[in-house]
Amino acid sequence: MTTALPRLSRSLPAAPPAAPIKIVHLGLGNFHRAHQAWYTAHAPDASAWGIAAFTGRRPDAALALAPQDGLYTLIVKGPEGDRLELLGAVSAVHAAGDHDTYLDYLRRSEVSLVTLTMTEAAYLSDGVGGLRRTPEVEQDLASLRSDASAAVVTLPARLVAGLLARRAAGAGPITVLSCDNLPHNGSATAGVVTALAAGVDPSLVDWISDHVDFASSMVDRITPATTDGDRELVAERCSYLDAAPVPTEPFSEWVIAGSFPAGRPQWEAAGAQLVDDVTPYEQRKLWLLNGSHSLLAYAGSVRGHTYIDEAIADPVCRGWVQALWDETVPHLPLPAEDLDSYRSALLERYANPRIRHRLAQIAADGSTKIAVRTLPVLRAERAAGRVPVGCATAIAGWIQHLRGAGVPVNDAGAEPYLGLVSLPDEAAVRGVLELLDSGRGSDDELVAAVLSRLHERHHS
Ligand code: CS2
Repeated sequence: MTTALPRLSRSLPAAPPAAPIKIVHLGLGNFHRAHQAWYTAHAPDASAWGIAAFTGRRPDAALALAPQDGLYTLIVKGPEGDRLELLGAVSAVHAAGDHDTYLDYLRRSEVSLVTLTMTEAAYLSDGVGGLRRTPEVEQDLASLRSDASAAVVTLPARLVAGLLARRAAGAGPITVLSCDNLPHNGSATAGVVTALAAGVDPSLVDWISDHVDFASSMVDRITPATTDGDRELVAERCSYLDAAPVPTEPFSEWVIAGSFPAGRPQWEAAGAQLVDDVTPYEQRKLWLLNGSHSLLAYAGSVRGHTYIDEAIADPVCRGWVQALWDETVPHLPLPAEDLDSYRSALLERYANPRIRHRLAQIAADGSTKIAVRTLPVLRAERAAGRVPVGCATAIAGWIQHLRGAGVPVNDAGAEPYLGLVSLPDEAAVRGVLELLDSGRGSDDELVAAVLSRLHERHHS
């Protein structure tokens, strides 16, 4: 006879107690739980720093985690086997719509940080320090003008609403720390928040500049989606059932720059690096890791692959990745040996057969990702007079993907590109390049390189 296992909760003997809430997190996905929540749980002062986490785009994490009191199992999948760890840094779990609770946290002076993993697209950044005025942004702006505690949906408006509540409560300074793969994520956050604040209440802009530290960070840990196999593994190995375990890789890196006027956990004691400027780390990671991820997500899925480990084992895809990295490294201000070892480590991480990282997951939001991962290298190479074939391959793969090859398109920003890719090849390539980067559509050498990749792939 088998004994039914209890559901994970704080009343189980193995569970750590919930720490008092001093961090509000927006974007309760697997990545947050494998990364910032892991560092927070491993800080020596973890018992003083609980996280109240709100969902981002998908409510499922709150539904699974609330009955477990925020607890979950991290499954670290090394090439040699799994290491399971029960993590308890998330003290409270809320759905994004629980706006009144969110505002209430921001009114408490002991809440010192708002951390973000909302995905690149959620920032609605225009890429040059401002905010894209989408219909949802206009709607949120109108709501906040008439009622500071009105429900809002966009990330910039959620932040502005929280800061309005904090100012009204006199709760003092706070840090907003972005943990998304956006270049200069701290100043990008400051840009969208300030632009929206100016439209709601110009006096808030000054209050923000005096009280809000927009910290930046480079985050890295490959964290795929949870599978039924992960849930079964926990049931086999632990004395409880977990509806939301998180599979992740052994590697983890977090590089942070900020002034933290209201304090922060001692993340550096858990392995995070505190620096003055994250730019070189951020560029290395965005261009080498995320850039090659996007290349594989598009061009690799068009070749019939489903997972990163499969794609990187294909010599053709591996050759494309090496070409992309060769054209990227001259633009990174880091020692050659560091970059070589970073590349070798990436190849090992990608080849880990126990991390089943779906290309479909990485392919999402291509219009935002290509602009921050591929375009900077493409521009730098063209400025140096070279034709970057790795970047051209990524763009050709993306065009194929938008045309329906490989994995399905999941990108709210794809609309204008979808019209362009239905044109004949040359017009499609020129149109896509032009929309990505004004003037680029008449760069004949680059257009020829993308076209040649596009045609090559028809025959592969
Ligand atoms: C991936 C990232 O989904 C994606 O776009 O490139 O989530 C990547 O796995 C992480 O940034 C790794 O740290």
